[in-house]
Amino acid sequence: MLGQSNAGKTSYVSAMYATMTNGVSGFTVRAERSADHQRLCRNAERMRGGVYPPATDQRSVYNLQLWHAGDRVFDFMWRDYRGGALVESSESPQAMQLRTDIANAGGLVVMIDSTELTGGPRARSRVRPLIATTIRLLSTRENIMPLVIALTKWDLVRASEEQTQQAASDLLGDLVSAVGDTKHIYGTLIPIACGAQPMNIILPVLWCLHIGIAASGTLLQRRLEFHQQLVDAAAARRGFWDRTRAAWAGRPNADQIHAYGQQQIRDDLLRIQPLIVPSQKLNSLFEPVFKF
Ligand SMILES: Nc1nc2c(ncn2[C@@H]2O[C@H](COP(=O)(O)OP(=O)(O)O)[C@@H](O)[C@H]2O)c(=O)[nH]1
Ligand SMILES: [Mg+2]
Repeated sequence: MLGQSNAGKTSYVSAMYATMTNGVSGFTVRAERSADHQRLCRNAERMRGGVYPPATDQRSVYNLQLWHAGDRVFDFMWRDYRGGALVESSESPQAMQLRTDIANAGGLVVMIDSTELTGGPRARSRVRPLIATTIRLLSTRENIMPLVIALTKWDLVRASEEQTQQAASDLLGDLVSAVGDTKHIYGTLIPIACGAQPMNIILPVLWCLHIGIAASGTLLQRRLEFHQQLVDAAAARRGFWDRTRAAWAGRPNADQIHAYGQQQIRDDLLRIQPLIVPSQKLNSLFEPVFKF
């Protein structure tokens, strides 16, 4: 998660966490540390009463677990990056950590303060370097990556919604076309609000999940095809002569390879199956969302 200070990162992670602990489409999120769980829930509880987390709440790394219907699907780390530090110096430890993370992360959420989009040239000049940094970072990424541009504090720009949308599309034009040119970055633009009347809180994290599930489904599918070929080839070679030659050469015979391949296929299917229904459920959530 990347954003200038004051963009709404701590507020968002708190609101997202509190919603996801209650579960969405069978998915739940849990913090590894109970102190994190308590802090995030307390922040969210206060925000429902209109009180935002104090700016001193600088905690920035959360170890979280994703569960689905009683299965721990995967563990992930939610890291909060202050955009300012990154734009100012690319040699800071945080900037170096970010470059490493971008290569491996399961997703990137960029938080942009909506009130700055229409706030005149001065405010917009705070947003521009962040967008340029995002473009630069993404250009080094090679495998599938979900990207969320979250327009935060949408409750504050309701009165000028169209103007803000226009400003967002002007500012984000280069990013949208750079991402549109790639096959592996899946971008989406989501207005969000925390506070007493939350809006779209679950969508950023679910977008990352949705693309992540699709990517691991594709990978598993490939493994499955590979093992099917292995089984077919072994089936064609099975027999007395194969067993004898394999015994002489000290290598596995076709019967053994066949059994191994079939076991792998059973394992692959067991891993794919639980992902299918949740992935379809997530798909429909994103129909109305702008994707690029
Ligand atoms: N109205 C409104 N204000 C928000 C929202 N999210 C954050 N803020 C305000 O922005 C300030 C900074 O938010 P914070 O989450 O601490 O930003 P961070 O520095 O990026 O972690 C908060 O104290 C709130 O005043 C939102 O959804 N709506
Ligand atoms: Mg913060």
